[in-house]
Amino acid sequence: MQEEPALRSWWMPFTHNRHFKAHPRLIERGAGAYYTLVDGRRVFDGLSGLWCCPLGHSPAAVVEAIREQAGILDFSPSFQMGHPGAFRVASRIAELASRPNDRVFFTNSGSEAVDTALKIAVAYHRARGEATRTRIIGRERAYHGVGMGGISVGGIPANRKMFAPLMIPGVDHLPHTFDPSKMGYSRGQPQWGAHLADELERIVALHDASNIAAVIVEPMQGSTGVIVPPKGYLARLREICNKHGILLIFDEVITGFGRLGTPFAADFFDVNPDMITFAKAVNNAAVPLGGVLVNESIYDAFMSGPSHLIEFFHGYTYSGHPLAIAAAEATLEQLAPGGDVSHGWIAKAAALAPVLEEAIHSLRGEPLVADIRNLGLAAAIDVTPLAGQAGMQAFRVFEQALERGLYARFTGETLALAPPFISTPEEIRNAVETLRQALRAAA
Ligand code: PXG
Repeated sequence: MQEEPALRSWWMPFTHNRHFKAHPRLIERGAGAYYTLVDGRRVFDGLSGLWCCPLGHSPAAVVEAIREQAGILDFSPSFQMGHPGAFRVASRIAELASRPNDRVFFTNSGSEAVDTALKIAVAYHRARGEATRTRIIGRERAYHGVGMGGISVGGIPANRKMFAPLMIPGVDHLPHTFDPSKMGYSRGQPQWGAHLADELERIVALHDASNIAAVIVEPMQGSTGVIVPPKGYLARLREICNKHGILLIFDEVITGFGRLGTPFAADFFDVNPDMITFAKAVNNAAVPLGGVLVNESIYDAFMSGPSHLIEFFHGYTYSGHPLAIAAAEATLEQLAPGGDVSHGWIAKAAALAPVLEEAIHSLRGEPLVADIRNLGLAAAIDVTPLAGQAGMQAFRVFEQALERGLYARFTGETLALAPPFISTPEEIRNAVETLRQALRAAA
């Protein structure tokens, strides 16, 4: 395969580097819900970048906020110093989550948010005198980023197997909740599967609750292909965690800030976790930013000892970076103006969700289609694998779609759509029609 020499140096993340560098797909610009490729082709951004640009690309308010901030305060140390914006945005995020007493710890990515939350969980129990509570429970098929903590609690074999000796000890995994024979072609939440939460009781019985710190789950699994939690499943997890004094962490890196049509998935499912990790849409991904919402009683457990001493030995040079914070302030104002979720782009996402549901399920019966799922403004289709070539079929459909002006996500045998909240109903229907043509062409 002949690689283009100019593309040699960048070792690209989660990419087939040799294939890409022989057949590059290069984006030059983004505006609104569209990318323009270097050859001038305009492509609808069917995945909001990587699930992270709900306002589309370069929205004026966000661009202006970053521009202005860069000229006022480019960087501010966050160890033993602070800047007003980070405090304002932290309160605003807590308010949006209807968790006004929560504290917000800023990171630069979802991976860092996850590892931060796991550290807080273990340190919290220790601070309270329950130092044996160290085990963490994740879930099969989970994606929690690529930090050592995140891959340990994550459940995607390819992300784990090469790094087995580096993983944190004391981790168990709940079973994933996807069973196409019980929930094929579900619209929204499947009816079947709440009982799978009871597996947590089995793991607790095995280790004893006194050894378990936390359970971490994506309320809706995004990366692994829009795996929607069965009705009642998350509430059951919450119940079992409460019963045993185990913290529940929702990883909302994808679901946070409106993807399900509510500020957080915790709102959508009406389940209250102890911590929420976020990133991506918090500032429309214009500058890297992530964080953890932490409930007040956890925070309070750290606030002991002499007040001139550091309470939590953790943080990043760029925690609360002024440019990221400026982008967040502008983004949050677009998503929920003045903190009001009933108008703004989160409300628009809620209104678009049924349009995506109708459209995506119309692909049932098209060639290659093996399953279709959706929730909020996210949807996925599974395609039948090409014999002996795992992952090839979805890639072929992806290529056909891109050829026809649609960028979707392919991973394994799944294609995912998560369009920007600023999409029109027409654009969403067109994206699905493009996918239909791509499926027919690939078949
Ligand atoms: N947790 C969850 C639930 C995620 O989805 C991360 C943590 C890690 O975030 P960072 O910012 O460290 O990448 C993620 C990231 C995809 C896709 O196409 C998903 C993610 C990233 C890139 C691609 O499914 N999720």
